Amino acid sequence: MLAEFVRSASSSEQFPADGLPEIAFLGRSNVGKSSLINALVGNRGLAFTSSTPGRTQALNFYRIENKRYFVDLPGYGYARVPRAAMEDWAKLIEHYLQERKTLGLSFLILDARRGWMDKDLDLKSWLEAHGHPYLVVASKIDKLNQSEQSQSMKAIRRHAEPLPFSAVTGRGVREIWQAISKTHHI
Ligand SMILES: Nc1nc2c(ncn2[C@@H]2O[C@H](COP(=O)(O)OP(=O)(O)OP(=O)(O)O)[C@@H](O)[C@H]2O)c(=O)[nH]1
Ligand SMILES: [Mg+2]
Repeated sequence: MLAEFVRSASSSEQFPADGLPEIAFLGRSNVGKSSLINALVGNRGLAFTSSTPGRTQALNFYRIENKRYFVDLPGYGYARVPRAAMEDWAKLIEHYLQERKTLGLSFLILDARRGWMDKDLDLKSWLEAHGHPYLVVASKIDKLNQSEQSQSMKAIRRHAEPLPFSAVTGRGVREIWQAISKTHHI
């Protein structure tokens, strides 16, 4: 699959202007947003991943098959980031979500081991209030045994139907692409 890093943007003037539809990858810091992008395009080295939370600090735009962008957003909820920096991020993300006309779909990514945290539920409410279509992904599913997986899925289902995913085993990649292709405006 043709997937190219286009640019890293820390303000809206730097967002691509060619009008291709976009899919945003949202979630807490370290939840696996960049790993999900890499798994979907089949290139482990495309989006920068790290075991140090908070590494993605700008919006990274990847052009996929010259057809759409995947937008890797900075993660939220990492406690060790200074408050001022956190507020800058929140502003940048909110500005992107609110103003971006080409945004067609968002993935809200949860760590399957933790399920919904307050900030995830806030974001979910925000997306709904603003009429933004989104899909929920439960990532790192490989870290749970079978019975933990059922428990986790059940808990997440209280708020939305999750797509289980693992960047390690590749579970969920096909289903997530199917979900993308069913979203007609992207
Ligand atoms: N076992 C397992 N580890 C994963 C999975 N997805 C991501 N990881 C690991 O979790 C860590 C964080 O992954 P990233 O993809 O960098 O997470 P991120 O959400 O982009 O993080 P930030 O950009 O810092 O917000 C890395 O060490 C990954 O290797 C998964 O499905 N299974
Ligand atoms: Mg990242």
